[in-house]
Amino acid sequence: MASLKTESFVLNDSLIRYDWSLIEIKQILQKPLIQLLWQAQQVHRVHNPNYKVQLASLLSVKTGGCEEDCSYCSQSMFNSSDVSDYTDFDINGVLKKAREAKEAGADRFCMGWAWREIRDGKPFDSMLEMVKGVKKIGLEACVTGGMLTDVQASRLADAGLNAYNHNLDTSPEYYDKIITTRTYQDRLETLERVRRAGITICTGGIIGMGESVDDRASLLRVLATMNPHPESVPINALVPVEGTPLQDLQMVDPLEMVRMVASARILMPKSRIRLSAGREQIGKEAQILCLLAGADSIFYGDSLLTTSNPSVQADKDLLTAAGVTINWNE
Ligand code: SAM
Ligand code: DTB
Ligand code: SF4
Repeated sequence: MASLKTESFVLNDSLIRYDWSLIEIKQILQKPLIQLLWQAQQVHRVHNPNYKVQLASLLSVKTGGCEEDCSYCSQSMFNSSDVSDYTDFDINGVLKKAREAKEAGADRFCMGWAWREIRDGKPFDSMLEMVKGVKKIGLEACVTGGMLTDVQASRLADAGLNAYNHNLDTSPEYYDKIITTRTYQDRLETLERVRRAGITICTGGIIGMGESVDDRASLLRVLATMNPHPESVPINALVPVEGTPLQDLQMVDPLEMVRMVASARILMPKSRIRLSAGREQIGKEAQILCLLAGADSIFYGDSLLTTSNPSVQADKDLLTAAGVTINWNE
């Protein structure tokens, strides 16, 4: 009879590490799947014994026309995807969406701006009001709007912003195959500014853009050697969008998402691992494996920024089927 070697595994806070090597991470990513899942589950159970899942809603406040050349993105000026149907939201429009999200059960509201960087002036003043309004509704507020200055970061902190999303997207080595208009170092500096202002950081990446296992390990190494670890780590599967240079790529094997989530959970035991873009495409069973492997948040709502997401009802069914506890407005 075949038997599986299990690893005895004890976890306490003193074992949270910030010195992971590339080789160690690659070994984790490439473990036999059953062993990888077992290890990830043990870590997950210690930190999230009830398998609670946070529901985060996403709204594109300002869509399209972005000056960066991110080759996966429908919103880049360099790409020909059609996002002309979207209109920008004003403060009242955003707060209406936030109230709806709260009523539907979300407890975090993420607002996106297709900007290379935040500029001062009316749109930034409105962003600050949106953050204040979202907080008043009783939701965590998250913003993603590109690079920012120290002063802008501290004004966002003063407005009550909980988190700023700025993804590293891929490894430092593969990065220039995907984006050329800003550097990896720019991204790291933006994250440092966010941290200095006392805002939590949400940063992760995308798999399925033609990168190697080494690249995935290298991205995870950058994240897992940050001290403290990012509070939130979104793991996206590329959604190939028509009009982008990556439009013809095949969807990544769903089990690769499971491996990425499980590895992120093992490396960053206390971070929120967000199962992000690509959920619709990887299907119900792979999503449940991701939840087992350590994902403790999903984007909840019928759309992401410009692409679709599983419907609210489909997600209610999924979470009920999985038997996980929803973090209903705690
Ligand atoms: N302009 C801001 C920025 O880049 O930080 C905010 C918005 S941007 C759309 C947020 C993240 O969504 C990107 O960094 C990327 O990781 C992810 N993303 C964008 N398009 C995607 C796609 N087609 N498939 C998967 N993830 C995608
Ligand atoms: C993240 O990592 N994924 C979300 C959120 N952070 C902002 C966005 C996914 C966008 C997917 C493509 C789109 O809808 O345009
Ligand atoms: Fe602009 Fe962000 Fe899209 Fe890149 S990912 S093109 S920075 S909106």
